Amino acid sequence: MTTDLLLTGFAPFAGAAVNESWEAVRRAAAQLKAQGLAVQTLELPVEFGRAGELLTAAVRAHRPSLVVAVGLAAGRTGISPERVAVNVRDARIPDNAGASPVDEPIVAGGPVGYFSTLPIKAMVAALDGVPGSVSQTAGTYVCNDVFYALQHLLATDEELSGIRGGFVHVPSADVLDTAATGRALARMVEVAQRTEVDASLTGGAEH
Ligand code: PCA
Repeated sequence: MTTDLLLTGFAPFAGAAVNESWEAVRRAAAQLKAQGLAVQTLELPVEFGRAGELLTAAVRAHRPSLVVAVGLAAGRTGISPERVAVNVRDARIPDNAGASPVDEPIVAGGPVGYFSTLPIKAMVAALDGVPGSVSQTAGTYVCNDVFYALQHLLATDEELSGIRGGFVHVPSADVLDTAATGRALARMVEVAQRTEVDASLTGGAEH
């Protein structure tokens, strides 16, 4: 059976009991399966390096047409597809294995960054009133680590050419309840699946 979608979320971290990204992925996957899509899901550990390795193995095993990795951004007020992954690890807090890399590359000698190959503007448009916007940085913690590993894999492994991928951060449940996040995520993923060329919509930011 061919897989249309691979969706990943993260395990809890920083002392929390749940990680809303995994809750949202489970809900979105159930909805997308009910709509007839072949969906695989994977919960990734919050560990530099290892999370990306597990995602890589899953991409190779399933060969989905689309990969959407999802993580929690507790401080954000909406759902945010990420524009770019950067080649750096700089941990503010230790990961779940106790690692705290500072200013280390993810891939030594790799490009500074990779753009998402998901239609991030069209995905924001699909939010349909739920708060959210394009994010210009996925941070320098494990979410960015996984995002960079994914984009590097898809950009460099010819056997995987044509697979599109990217990253979406979701807010905590106090900002948006998990059921609403799951429904919005399902809409975004569905739009990403059928949108090859992104919509040209304003989504920049100045600081
Ligand atoms: N959020 C963290 C890592 C795991 C998660 O869900 C991050 O934004 O890097």
